[in-house]
Amino acid sequence: MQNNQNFAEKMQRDIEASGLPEAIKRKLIANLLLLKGKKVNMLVTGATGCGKSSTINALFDADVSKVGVGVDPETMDIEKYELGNLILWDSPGLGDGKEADNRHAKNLKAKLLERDSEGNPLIDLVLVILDGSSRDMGTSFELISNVIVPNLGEDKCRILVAINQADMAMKGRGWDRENNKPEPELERFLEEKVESVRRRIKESTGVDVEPIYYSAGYKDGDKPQRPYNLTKLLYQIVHYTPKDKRTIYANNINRDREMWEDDDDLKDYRDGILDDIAESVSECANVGAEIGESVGRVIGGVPGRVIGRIGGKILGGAFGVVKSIAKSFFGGIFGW
Ligand SMILES: Nc1nc2c(ncn2[C@@H]2O[C@H](COP(=O)(O)OP(=O)(O)O)[C@@H](O)[C@H]2O)c(=O)[nH]1
Ligand SMILES: [Mg+2]
Repeated sequence: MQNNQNFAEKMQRDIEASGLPEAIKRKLIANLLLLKGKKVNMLVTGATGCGKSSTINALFDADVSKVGVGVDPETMDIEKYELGNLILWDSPGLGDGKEADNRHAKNLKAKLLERDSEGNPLIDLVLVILDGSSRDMGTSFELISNVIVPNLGEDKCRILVAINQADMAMKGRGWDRENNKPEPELERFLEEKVESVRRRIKESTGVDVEPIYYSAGYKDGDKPQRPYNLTKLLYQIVHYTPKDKRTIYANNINRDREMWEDDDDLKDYRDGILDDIAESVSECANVGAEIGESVGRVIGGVPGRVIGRIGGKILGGAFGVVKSIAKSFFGGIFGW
């Protein structure tokens, strides 16, 4: 996908043009520069047919069928998509027969244990997709508890679990096609499914996950269907991504406004995404002391303790400015 608008560049221009104090501007821009050099590696896995490709296409407009620039040379089954600084690894889960499953498990394990050049785990986030239309969730639990979780290392927060094909969970019954959302009966069914997935994962691995249900939608067939809860899924992805890597998604999300229209209204996910991204830009290492100090120099003669507080307050202002810049960047996509 062509990034016709670069988030970091816009952010830098707008910060420079803002009324923020020079010291804060310099700090934010230095931080942006750091963020620009980062990459996110996301592993997407789940049984064949659960909707991995559809989900990647809906989220990132990756045109997975064409974008498949390279196959990981060591693991022929894992496909790699490079969208600028966003790198997606698409791997089958279990359920393809014993021999293939062993191979997939081995590949997944190796990918999860891989380290980047700084010695940190290469994979920032694992998205496990479950097929909501399937009654048999056994192989998915096996994948999670025997393959994914044991190889996550210390950081168990790297796993996200999402149940796709919410529209087909009751064989298509209970889906309000006109408004593209579940009717109350299906909604209850899906909520129970989420709860049972959460409980089963907790019981077998001890790990707390917050599964969500969604629909990646489809374009094939006679009647295309828009995604449902895709903004919620993106919010979770951004939220669980390390803070210094969250801005990367801004350049890659699907710019087709229709993708982001239908969500449950449990939370304002768009606003949550902006908050998380603004936090990433405005949160600088050791910000309190350093900004306090430079602002102190600007103001002059204020005792240290008070300077710290002034620093904090001004940073609060920086957060607001950064968030409004992010908001204008996302304006065309999220429709405001
Ligand atoms: N009804 C419905 N079909 C879906 C959804 N997501 C994917 N599909 C369909 O499921 C099939 C398999 O999807 P695909 O993305 O290729 O799965 P993958 O093998 O995991 O990559 C395709 O025909 C998709 O159109 C969904 O949310 N709802
Ligand atoms: Mg696929």
